[in-house]
Amino acid sequence: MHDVRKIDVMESIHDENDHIAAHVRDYLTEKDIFSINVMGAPGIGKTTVIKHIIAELRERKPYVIEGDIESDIDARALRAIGVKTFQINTFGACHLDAPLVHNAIGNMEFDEKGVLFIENIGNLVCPAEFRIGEHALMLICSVTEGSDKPYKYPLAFERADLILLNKVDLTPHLDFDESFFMKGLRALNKEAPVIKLSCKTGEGFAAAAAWIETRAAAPAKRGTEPPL
Ligand SMILES: Nc1nc2c(ncn2[C@@H]2O[C@H](COP(=O)(O)OP(=O)(O)OP(=O)(O)O)[C@@H](O)[C@H]2O)c(=O)[nH]1
Ligand SMILES: [Mg+2]
Repeated sequence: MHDVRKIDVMESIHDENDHIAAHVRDYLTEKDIFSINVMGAPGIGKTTVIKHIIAELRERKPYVIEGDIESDIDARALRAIGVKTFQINTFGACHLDAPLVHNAIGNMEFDEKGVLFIENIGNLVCPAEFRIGEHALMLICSVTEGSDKPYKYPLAFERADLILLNKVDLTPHLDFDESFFMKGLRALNKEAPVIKLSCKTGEGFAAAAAWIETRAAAPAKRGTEPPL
């Protein structure tokens, strides 16, 4: 009996969240803002990757929402390079949700067509369970975290539209098994492109930015997402 009641509550939380997420996405679509939920473990390189992709954007203005449990370190780093950035602090919660993002975009001014990067809390588990108004989910992995992550954290890999494998400059120093990683990943997600990146050499960023700008220019691909 207790189990049944718990499931009902979770369903209603997700329904409410998805409803607000759809509203956020529609609002951003209307403003010609392509929104990206940036997900990945702590320290995987989310902020550094966002900065490098921004440098490669040709047609769209960058906007960022920074999600952190505490601090505005990443937001300050982005503002220092001239990027409009809004900080969300969750003070304990391990993921962003649609109401938080809804509140953030209400405080932002979108004066040109653009790309909105929403850096989620560093975590591979909870963020994958909540839509936040994104048009695309960009999952960042790294050779430093080991090649078994698709097997252990399937939902994030299943849901991703673009998967970035970061820190490949460090591969010679590690035992990352790329074919094992790709096998696990492709068992979950046959479609998402996988792009190798290095923030040290710049490898892969032109391709990542091109994918984003191409997808942003194809509104048909921004349709309603299936339920989780
Ligand atoms: N060698 C190497 N280091 C990298 C690369 N990308 C990021 N780093 C380093 O990894 C560390 C963490 O990078 P961040 O961009 O702060 O990572 P994050 O995922 O935003 O971290 P949180 O917001 O705290 O979850 C920094 O010291 C970066 O310089 C890379 O491609 N190669
Ligand atoms: Mg960060």
